[in-house]
Amino acid sequence: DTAAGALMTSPSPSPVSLSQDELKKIAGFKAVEFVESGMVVGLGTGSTAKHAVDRIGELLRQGILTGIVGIPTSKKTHEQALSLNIPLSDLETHPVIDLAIDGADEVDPDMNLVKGRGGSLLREKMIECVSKKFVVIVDESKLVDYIGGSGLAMPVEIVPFCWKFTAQMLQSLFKDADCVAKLRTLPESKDPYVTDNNNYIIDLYFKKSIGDLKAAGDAILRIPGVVEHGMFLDMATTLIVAGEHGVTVKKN
Ligand code: ABF
Repeated sequence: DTAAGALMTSPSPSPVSLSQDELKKIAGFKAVEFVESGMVVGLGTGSTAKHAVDRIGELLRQGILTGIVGIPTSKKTHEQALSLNIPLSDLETHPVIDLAIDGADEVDPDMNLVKGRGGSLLREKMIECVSKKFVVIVDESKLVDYIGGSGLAMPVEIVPFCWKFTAQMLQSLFKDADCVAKLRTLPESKDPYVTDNNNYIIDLYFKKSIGDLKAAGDAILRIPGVVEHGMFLDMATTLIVAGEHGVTVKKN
């Protein structure tokens, strides 16, 4: 095991420039090195986590891993895992998870995360907050100096009832950060994007820092109509970053 906060870097396997998807695959495969036979494993969602789930399926098929139980964080990952014959269960049967592997949209220097641009933040948070180890896998484009620093959205899952009211409450909450709250819609029809839990997503865009993340998260959760927000604070235990210069593993 690496000492707290220590970094391990392995050199890039190839001098040629790697695509973003190849970097995601390297991070995903590296994370699966932490999976041991007999573990209950939280299976993440998104294009990076997909590689990890594929790898778990492959190692099960080869008999290198045995006795794995997967807990999928979305309907999409559930389908993927079924297609790979990964034995599946749920939080009610397995309320404690040995290890979860998932991607992220932003990672700050303290390993706080923004997740949910893929729309699965609620199930991800439910599963990853009961995971003894939570391995986050990203390519280096996800690293930010501060949460919100990418200029991309921080998602909040809300109930559809009177969604404009809830969006307005969220925008007002962060008026000092010049927040704009937008309902996530489908690109084709402009209908609301509907989550696996039949909720909507409000994407919050900030022009300035939102300050104390814990206080911000707590304030979001106090707004009636909010189900969950996409900040995953103090949850990641291991961060795997794949970049042009190799893979870095950082432990909290
Ligand atoms: C999930 O997938 C989400 O929490 C996050 O929004 C997204 C990251 O996607 P990708 O790996 O495709 O960049 O983990």
